[in-house]
Amino acid sequence: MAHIKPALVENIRKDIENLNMYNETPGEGITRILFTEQELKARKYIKKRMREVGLEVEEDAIGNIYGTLKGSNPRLSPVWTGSHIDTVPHAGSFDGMTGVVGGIEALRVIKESGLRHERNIQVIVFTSEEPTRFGKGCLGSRAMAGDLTRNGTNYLVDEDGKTLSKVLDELGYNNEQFHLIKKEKGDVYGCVELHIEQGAILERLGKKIGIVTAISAPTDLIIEVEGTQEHAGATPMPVRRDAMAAAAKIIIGIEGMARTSDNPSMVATVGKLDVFPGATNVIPGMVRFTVDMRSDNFKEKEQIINKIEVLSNAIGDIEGVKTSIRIVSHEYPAVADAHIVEVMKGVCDSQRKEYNLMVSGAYHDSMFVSRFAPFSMIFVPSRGGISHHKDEWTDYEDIKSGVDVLAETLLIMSNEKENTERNE
Ligand code: HGY
Ligand code: MN
Ligand code: MN
Repeated sequence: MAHIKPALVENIRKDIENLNMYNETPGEGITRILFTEQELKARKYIKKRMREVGLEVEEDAIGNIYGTLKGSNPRLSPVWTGSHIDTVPHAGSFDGMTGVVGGIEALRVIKESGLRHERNIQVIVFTSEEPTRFGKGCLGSRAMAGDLTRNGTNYLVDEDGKTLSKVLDELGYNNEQFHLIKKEKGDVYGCVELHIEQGAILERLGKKIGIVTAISAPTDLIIEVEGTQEHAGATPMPVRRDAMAAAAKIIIGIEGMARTSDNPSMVATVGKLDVFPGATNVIPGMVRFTVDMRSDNFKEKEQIINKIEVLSNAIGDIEGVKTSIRIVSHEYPAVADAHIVEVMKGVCDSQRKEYNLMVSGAYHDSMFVSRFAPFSMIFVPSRGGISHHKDEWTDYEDIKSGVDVLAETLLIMSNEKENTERNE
């Protein structure tokens, strides 16, 4: 086939650096939280770049941004790529940005190569992939999958007590159109997301391309431990109902459950913990902490939740505290589409790039897209496997190489007639 022009490293580097100028913590990593001033400016920048590349730009009622490269047969269902531009606090420069900037560059080279493609090709900026502001991730793709309704946005509350619903209203999003966000099977022909690996497997193997075969899914819990707030000096040990001591025993138990699992994709993290009243000389009356669990096996996550309930009740009885567990999210693992994986293997072979088939430990918007469309992902190496950290790094040459695989894959898919061997 006539060749697509190569992606330009310079474009990728410039866009990622410019995008990361919109940052609340310069010098201490990137912090760009959903619908804050910096994130809104970043959105504007991306829309400008999409237009400069010649894409039609639209936005839906939860702020998912769609940059469309028109095909010759726009009635066919489109091919998607894309990722996110919001971050965890003090993040690195590449998590999410790689797939948005890389997607725009892929569409640019397809357009400028003048090669015919039937289907529209769209690069999406998914709203709020990170759970940073509202405690739940993938809000934009979740709404596309029908997992988040307009009413549901009234129950997502940030640390200032503001609901997502209120934030959307204040920004002028039209809640009458919220129902139009939802996608049905068949609305999207297929989706390929470019993302940094966020682990060190590619680096260890000396390979530059990962082809994702499945995504481990998150289960997020909030556990509250209620004891008795008392004087740290005057209260003898035997009569204490110390919420912190009890919480610590539960946390160690949870860590042990994940560590002793024989499933390498089973991981559990307590990343946030609040202590009340939080004074050095007061026995904590209440402790609240988050549990972020991941596995490619949904049943195993169910079993671990049961074990956590049994452990919490037992520790509660022993320590004389009350425990409660709230399930914030409980997602199904996503299996990539065999046909798209085959297409990408063929593209890597033709571009003479060694690849590694792999499961993603991190979740991505593609996990929700998989509910209505076939998907896979392209990983590019993370130096030292570092991510969700200011030292996160991926060579721009490696991103360019991933974009070249992405561009050719999108072009092939955009000229495919029907869904071949889909693993629905
Ligand atoms: O946590 C994750 O896996 C993703 O980076 N939000
Ligand atoms: Mn992330
Ligand atoms: Mn990400």
